[in-house]
Amino acid sequence: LRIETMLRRSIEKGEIFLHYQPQVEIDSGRLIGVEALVRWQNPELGLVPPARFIPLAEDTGFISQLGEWVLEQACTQMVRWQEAGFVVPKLAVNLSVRQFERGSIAAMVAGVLHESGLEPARLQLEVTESVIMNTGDALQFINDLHEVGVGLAIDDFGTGYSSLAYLKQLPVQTLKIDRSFIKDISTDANDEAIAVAIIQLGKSLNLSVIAEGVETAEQAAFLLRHGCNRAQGYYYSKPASAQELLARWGRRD
Ligand code: G
Ligand code: G
Ligand code: NA
Ligand code: MN
Repeated sequence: LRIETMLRRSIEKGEIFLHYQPQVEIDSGRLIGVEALVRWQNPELGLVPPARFIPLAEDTGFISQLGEWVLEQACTQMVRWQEAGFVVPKLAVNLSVRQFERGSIAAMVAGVLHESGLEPARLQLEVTESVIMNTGDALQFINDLHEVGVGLAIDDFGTGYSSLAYLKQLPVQTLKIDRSFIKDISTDANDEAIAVAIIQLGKSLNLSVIAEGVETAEQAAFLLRHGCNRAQGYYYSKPASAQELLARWGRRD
């Protein structure tokens, strides 16, 4: 219960911040985007992993405030990088299922884009398959977001229960191959088959596919060989602060 109170005060206390993880084009090494990942540094608890506080934020309803704060920070950061001469093509931000239950998600997103000045097309929202399959009006919410002009990615793809027929109806642009399939991609025949199947599915449905959790050159080479030219993972960079990102990726030509 105490951690709940601490979490509720975390934003005003300045304990919440964002890290950004690069998304890279495998063959060129070019930066194609970043994913914003929320962090909570509490004086007593230390660095609390999102896997621990996101579920808590969802259960307590704090997620709607937290989610909006994350989106504002990340969109504003995109504009700041740009002002510093560093154009990050795309920003990916995670949405939780509870944010969909709030109803006016599209209005919130449109408002934040307007305030920050970030073009809608440069924002991509990530939702998991379970959000899509378990949210009553998911199709409506997602169509509303599409009308705002933002992109949509399905996160952790392959771990949930997406109906492929449903996938075809949704205005989704990107599938993110879950990192559990990437880990043993060149040694486990099942993982290899699943990853290749997702890449093929993306091709057939005209969706872009990005692999998560790429940690080695071998994994990247495997993906490229099988037609997936986008990756995110420790091989390229761990999630890092906005300043670190600018320093490492901002002055390359
Ligand atoms: O680095 P990593 O530990 O950041 O992330 C762990 C989990 O937390 C991932 O499943 C990720 O999608 C989730 N997560 C990270 N940032 C956010 C966020 O801003 N909002 C939501 N809803 N989930 C997030
Ligand atoms: O669930 P989601 O995909 O949004 O979560 C991203 C999570 O994956 C974050 O916790 C991030 O720190 C983590 N992550 C990113 N790259 C790698 C990687 O190469 N290996 C591992 N094990 N985790 C990663
Ligand atoms: Na994500
Ligand atoms: Mn993921």
